[in-house]
Amino acid sequence: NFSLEGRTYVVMGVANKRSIAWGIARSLHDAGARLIFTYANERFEKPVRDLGDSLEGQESLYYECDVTDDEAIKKTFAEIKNDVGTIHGLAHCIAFANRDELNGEYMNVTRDGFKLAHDISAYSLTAVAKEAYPLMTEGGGIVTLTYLGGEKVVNNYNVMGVAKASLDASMRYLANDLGKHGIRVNAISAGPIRTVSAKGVGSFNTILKEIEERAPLRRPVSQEEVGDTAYYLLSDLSRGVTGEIIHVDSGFNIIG
Ligand code: 0WD
Repeated sequence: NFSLEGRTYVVMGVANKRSIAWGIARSLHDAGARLIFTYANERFEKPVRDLGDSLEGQESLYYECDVTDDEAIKKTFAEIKNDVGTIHGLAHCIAFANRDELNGEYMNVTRDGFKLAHDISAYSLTAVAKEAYPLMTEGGGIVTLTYLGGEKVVNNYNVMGVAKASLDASMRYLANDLGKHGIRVNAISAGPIRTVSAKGVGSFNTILKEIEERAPLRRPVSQEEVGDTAYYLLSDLSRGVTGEIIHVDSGFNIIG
């Protein structure tokens, strides 16, 4: 039985209806899960609540959580522990880099830009895992979102690619730390999807066109397709899988 009924999952990083996190939320909801949404600041509270409340059935819960702030992360998970007790998993769908550093040569990245991208896009997974795992008293799953630019050079992805490499390695080390608690940690490497964050990456349209021309499936992937893989990774269907990166990218990563 691979239903998620009776289970609770935290979804971090819904900005709007195009967000990959929203695709994941819908897949988990359709499988019967109860959802907890976190948003970066009050600016996102209403849009996130409106989306979450549009899901029929179980009521969702909402918490503010800026992942650059350790105290905010501690407070969020303390509140979640108090309000719901046990959680069964978490989807981390958060990244940020200065827009002007997602263009041109990687080398032009500043020290501050490098730190910021790594802080929000890579360290945040570890910071969140540290506070979330004690709530996974029945075991659980953690999923993060990565991109091919962390494995290979993708023009203009620059410091975000370097941060994704750090995220991928963090995911593996966390998988090793948390396996003994029955918690699995995996990543989904998504193909390009038009979202607010994607708009910040120079030449995004060219990247999409290349997918249509050269990826084995000759089409881009959708938020729903990423969502269904997250469902697989957060359910018992994947109970033997941890420390893994699954590419949901129409197969583009295998093409030389
Ligand atoms: O093509 C794409 N869209 C791909 C995205 C391909 C492969 C991977 N990804 C990754 C992204 O790098 C990111 O890790 O998927 C994840 C989700 O990104 P998304 O769905 O493309 O983007 P978006 O809808 O913009 O959500 C990212 C959210 C932020 O939205 P804003 O508009 O504020 O940038 O990350 C959140 C925020 O909701 N976020 C934060 N959350 C908490 N604390 C913070 C923060 N400090 N900063 C950003």
